[in-house]
Amino acid sequence: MFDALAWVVGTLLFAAPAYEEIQVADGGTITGQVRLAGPAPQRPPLKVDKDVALCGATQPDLTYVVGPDGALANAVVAIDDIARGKPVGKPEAFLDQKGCRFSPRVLAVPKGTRLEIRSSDPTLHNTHVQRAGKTVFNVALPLQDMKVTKKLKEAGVHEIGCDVHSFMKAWAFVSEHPYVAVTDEKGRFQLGDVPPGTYRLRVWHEAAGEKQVADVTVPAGGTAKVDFSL
Ligand SMILES: [Cu+2]
Repeated sequence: MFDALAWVVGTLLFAAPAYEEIQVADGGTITGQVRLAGPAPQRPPLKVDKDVALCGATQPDLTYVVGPDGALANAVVAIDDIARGKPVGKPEAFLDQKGCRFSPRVLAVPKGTRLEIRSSDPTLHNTHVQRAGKTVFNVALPLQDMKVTKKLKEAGVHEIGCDVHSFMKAWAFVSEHPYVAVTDEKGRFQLGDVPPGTYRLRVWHEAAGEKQVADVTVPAGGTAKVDFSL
């Protein structure tokens, strides 16, 4: 019975091919822009009910950061399924808490990333990271300039909040591989060193969700352009 169960679990674990690191020869680049179709949602400011002297009476709602022509910042673009590609290396990322906001709002990083969490504020912040509704870790940063490093071990969308300030919000999109990027204030993204081939791209946004996929063919040493409109 237990042997059978172990076999089933083992089969499931090995069913998903692990990402294989190779030296990419003649890699190509995928670039593009993510836009929001239609007007940017107007969201009222978030009311601050704690540490008003530091945080202000309100904080802007940064769910949608939209620039000219609908350029959508903080969207994540990732290759959906890539079996082999550039080495992951030793990825690091940083998440600050400054002015009662997480910065950056959205991280797009590969599995295994060491995340340094900092607090630039002279107040208690409590970084609470959840994945699929379950706590991954929960760290208190009671002192200004405090740092804590945690590893993001599993792929998936991680929701980040502060237990002290309910209006504080951030996200970490953790991928199985290093082909993941977050859009800048012009809605632009870039994925480099992609082995030539055809891939499916997926775009994710914290509120718009995973609305779109696109197939793209990356030429050897060249650039493929893909735009998304959510
Ligand atoms: Cu806080």
